[in-house]
Amino acid sequence: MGRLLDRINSPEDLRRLDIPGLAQVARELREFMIQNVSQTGGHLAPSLGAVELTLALHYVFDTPRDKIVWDVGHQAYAHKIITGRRDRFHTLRQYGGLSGFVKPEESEYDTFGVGHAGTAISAGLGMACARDHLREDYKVVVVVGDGALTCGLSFEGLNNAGALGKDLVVVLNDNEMSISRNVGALSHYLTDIITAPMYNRLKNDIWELTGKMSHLGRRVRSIVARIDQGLKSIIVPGLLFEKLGFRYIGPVDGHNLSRLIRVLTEVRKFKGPILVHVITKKGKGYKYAEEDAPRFHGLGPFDVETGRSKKQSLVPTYSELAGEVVVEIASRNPRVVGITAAMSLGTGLIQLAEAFPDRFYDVGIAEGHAVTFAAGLAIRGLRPIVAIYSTFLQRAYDMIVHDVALQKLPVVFAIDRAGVVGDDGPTHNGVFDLSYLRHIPNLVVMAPKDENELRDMFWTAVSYDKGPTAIRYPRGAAVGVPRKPSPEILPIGKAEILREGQNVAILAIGSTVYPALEAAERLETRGLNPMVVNARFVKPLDEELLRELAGHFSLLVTVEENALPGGFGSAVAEFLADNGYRDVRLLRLGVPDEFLEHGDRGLLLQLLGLDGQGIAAAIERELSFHEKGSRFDWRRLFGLGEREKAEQLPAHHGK
Ligand SMILES: Cc1ncc(C[n+]2csc(CCOP(=O)(O)OP(=O)(O)O)c2C)c(N)n1
Repeated sequence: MGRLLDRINSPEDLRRLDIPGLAQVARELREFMIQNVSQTGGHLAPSLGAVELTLALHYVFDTPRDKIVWDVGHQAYAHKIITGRRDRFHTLRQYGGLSGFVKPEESEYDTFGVGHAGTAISAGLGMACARDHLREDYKVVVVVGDGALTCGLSFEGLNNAGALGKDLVVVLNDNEMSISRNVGALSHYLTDIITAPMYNRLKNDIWELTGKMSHLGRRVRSIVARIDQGLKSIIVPGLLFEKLGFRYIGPVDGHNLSRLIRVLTEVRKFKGPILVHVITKKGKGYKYAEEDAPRFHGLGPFDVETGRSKKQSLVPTYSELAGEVVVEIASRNPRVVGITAAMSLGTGLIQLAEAFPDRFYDVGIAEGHAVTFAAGLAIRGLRPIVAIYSTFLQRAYDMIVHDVALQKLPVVFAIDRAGVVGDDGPTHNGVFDLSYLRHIPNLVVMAPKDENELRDMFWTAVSYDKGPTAIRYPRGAAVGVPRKPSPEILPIGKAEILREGQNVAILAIGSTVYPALEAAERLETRGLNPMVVNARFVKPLDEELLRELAGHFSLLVTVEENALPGGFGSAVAEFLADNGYRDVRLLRLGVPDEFLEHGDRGLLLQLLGLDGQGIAAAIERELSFHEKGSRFDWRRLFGLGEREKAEQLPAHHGK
């Protein structure tokens, strides 16, 4: 007999099964996910933990008419597989393949696009209100993890939902884990509920007993209901959700299919806001994922038998190096503290947590709070380093402006995963930070070209006391250059000339510096001799150097792993326009004004033309375009014997 899973092409097929049949599908789903994700990489542990919950939700609710709204969407692999995407599941996170998150363009079962945490309650409440406005009839079921519940946004949603009183089911998928162990008072509160089942058992027993007392039952039940409130406040610590206007149901074993189905069937009949507290185990059903849920939260391809990752780079990642230098600085400067918003592993700040546990703060998935918290630390004399991914720091824009920059507080922003992240796709690309930081007064914005400069920049940032600083660096392995023995404090706002040249100057920032050097070498073989500048700073710009370049070069080329609107190239364009350099041509290379699809980071950079070959080709195209337009003949300028006529280089900068 073949797999039962192969016959599940939509939730309709599930609804024909009995509980043993569903349990078999759950087993097959796990096996299928493990095999596939071992090839593609992905968010395995969250999805393994949500298998029974997913089956029960689609079994009980009438999807796609009823709307399941996933938070983050990284736990939804089972959802994808049973909603008609099984045959394409092997393309997960690959260019042109299935997204790693929930995405409405992919399926009618994907009700809301996600990737960032904490959005589901607000979005689900919006849907519930739209339903009522339009007099439609369906259920909205939000699935939110205990980690995502630490987001302020989740609480804003709960607060509003409780007051509006709409029909809304919030399923709290509580595995006591964020990526690492969940943190904060709320997680203690949830643990208390799980570990204090006495109240729930007591309540159920009384309820059943009074239900059996036919004639007196009703009156006794209403008295019990009143006592219940008092009892609860004694035995249940809090009553948080009920006080917020939700009916609280739980805790329910999230791996017990028949129990889940029974509870959800009841819940489906209820009106008003309901919170169902479901307890699951992250990584459920795969030994290695259960044992090491943080690593299996999201990982690259791995060996199923051993659980070991397949790709092991010899060059450390920027995140690991950042963690290393933060510890190095913290060991010399007792005022330095580190802050992460639930990403201690991803940002490398785990190293600080291990070396100086009392100088490390994991504030939960609360990026805005992390920044204002850092402002508070800084204003009272500490030197906080806030390590947050570029995409998640978008959440904290106002806090950077209002709480940090306006007050010139010396907070260091360590902006990880800046640029194209690749497999996680458009929700996770960090291509906007140069644009959303560059216009903030008092902020210094820099990007290192390699591991040595990363270290220099952290030291530079901590030594700078006039205001905040931001260092942005990409995902993945650093360049692999030999390490310098000691760091150097860089002059603020000074670029570095890496290669001298004539007529064309390439100004690159951060991760694009080495590709720019490669482009220059390629162009040399074509008879060109471009200058290459490592800009280092996007704010302040090296205006002195720009003036010289604008006076000597006919073509300036900027290269950045950031959106073109508002980025580094825009800064140079503004400088040229504002200073009357009307004759200097500027070619801006970067990420176009559109959301990028998911896929391998290297492939995407190549498609964007941000690798050495692409940069060289763009410069050649630009020059030949102008040649055809007969405004500029680079062959005449750079070609046979004419080179010596070209202008001399400006003086050295940066060092
Ligand atoms: C705003 C934001 N910050 C950080 C992240 C990174 N992130 C993805 S999942 C996750 C943990 C979520 O925990 P939980 O909601 O409990 O789901 P679980 O993975 O435990 O199933 C984090 C921190 C994110 N997606 N969005």
